[in-house]
Amino acid sequence: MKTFALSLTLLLGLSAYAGSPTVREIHVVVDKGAYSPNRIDIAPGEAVRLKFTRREYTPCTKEIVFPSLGITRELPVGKEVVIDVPAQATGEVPFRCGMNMVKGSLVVSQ
Ligand SMILES: [Cu+2]
Repeated sequence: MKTFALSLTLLLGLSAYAGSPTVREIHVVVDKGAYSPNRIDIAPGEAVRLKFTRREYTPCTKEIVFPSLGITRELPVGKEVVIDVPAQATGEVPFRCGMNMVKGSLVVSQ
């Protein structure tokens, strides 16, 4: 019975998953004055969920900015911060630290 309940939970979970558009999750680590990865390739029309984890204490990277998306977020050390990036047309979506020193970008191409 326990197994049945578990299977049912899995089945319902899977169908719920299938019913919603898939969003790729990408983990980005902020350490040693850099984003890793600092280049993220995505397809046109693909929405992604970025999960940033800052592992360094230097104040340089405490803020992250996506200028073209109008997004600015604090990155507390050791705490995952989720930034959802809606589907983009071909091009580049840059991101950087609050001082414009540490840089990365989403590269949107076929
Ligand atoms: Cu900085």
